Amino acid sequence: MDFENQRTAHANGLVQTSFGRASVTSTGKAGWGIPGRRMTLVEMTVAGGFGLLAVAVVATLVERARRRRHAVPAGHRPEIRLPFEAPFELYHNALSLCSMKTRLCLAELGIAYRSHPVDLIETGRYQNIRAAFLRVNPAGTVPVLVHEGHPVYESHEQIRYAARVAPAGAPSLIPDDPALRAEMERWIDRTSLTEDPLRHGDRSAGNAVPGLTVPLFATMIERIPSWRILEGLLFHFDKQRPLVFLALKLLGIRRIDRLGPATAAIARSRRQMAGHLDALEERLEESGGPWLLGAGYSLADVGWCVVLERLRQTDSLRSFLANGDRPRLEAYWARLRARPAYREAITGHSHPLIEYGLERIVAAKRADPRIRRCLEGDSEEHRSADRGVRSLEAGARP
Ligand SMILES: N[C@@H](CCC(=O)N[C@@H](CS)C(=O)NCC(=O)O)C(=O)O
Repeated sequence: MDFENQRTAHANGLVQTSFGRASVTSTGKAGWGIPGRRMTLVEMTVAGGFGLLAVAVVATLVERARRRRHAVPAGHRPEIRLPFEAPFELYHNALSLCSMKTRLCLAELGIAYRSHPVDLIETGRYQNIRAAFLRVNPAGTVPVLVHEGHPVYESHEQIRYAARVAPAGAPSLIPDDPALRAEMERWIDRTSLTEDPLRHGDRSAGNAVPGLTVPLFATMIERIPSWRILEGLLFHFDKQRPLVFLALKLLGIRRIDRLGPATAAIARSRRQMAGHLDALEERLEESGGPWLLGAGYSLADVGWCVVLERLRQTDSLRSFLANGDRPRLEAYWARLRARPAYREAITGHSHPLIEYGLERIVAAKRADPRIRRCLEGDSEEHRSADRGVRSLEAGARP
């Protein structure tokens, strides 16, 4: 029912209207709510369509209001109380880089926690933007560590916090020496994902990770029905993310080179990551290993382990290690993977779509040199990648 039409009907002397009933006058003039004739099937369909549309619009607006998000300050928030059953609880996702980091840290510290897996679209659905999760983290991101009912936001803060409050007997992941502690802090920052990855991949390896994950997103999303992305288009706070997933879903890994912004992001992130890995190689030489700070494993190694794991999951590590260019990094990666915490926190939480996605990336690169160039660059450096890293891959299999 349209207010303007009602007014016109009155002005024409065609009398009274009735909400919910449409009719046509005996003079044959059409008018909503004017008695005289029943609606035709077409009119009923149109009216029904508009009715449904109105209901859908209202429902969407109500749902958007329920899902309102806002940024949260990083760190421990003692003033917030969430329901809890165990001293430590973790809301996390199998693929998420930041979730892997906090899981790994908790495993290294031997801290048991109640696990709350939260899906992101790449692992199945947009659980992170639903009202229930937004009550845990109004920012809509994982991971969230909850200690005695109080949340700790942002993974780099979670690992610092967990290392500080770990029960007696847990290994210390923070060195006593102030100089080493400062060094560790620098590396935590350099592996954190804290800024816009499209603009600041040069500042940290963590920021360079999402660009390099694009091919994995493209293959994992193959298995997710398109209508699930719709939820993101309607309710995600950053519309760019579901739009990227939709584009990747439509094009697929085999045509990823046609998606200009994605290929540009991959190339840029690859260059940036190469710079961070060179810095890591230098640091390992300086410290003398086996760990970033020397003899003691620390939070800095936790940060690097998950970045390197993501490079494994996207099949990009082989190109970074081609030609034996970064021998210390290669040995360091082998040591990181040999730790029981890696098995517990990473392999033990793998998702079938991650290994599926990795296989599809490898197959797409083998099948089409254009895709290989798009994902790995066009340089000589990758020639011997398969040869150079085959031994590494064999070692990576748990
Ligand atoms: N700086 C945050 C970043 C958190 C973040 O962006 N998490 C990603 C997964 S790694 C996420 O939840 N994304 C939600 C989405 O893509 O919809 C942290 O370190 O915890």
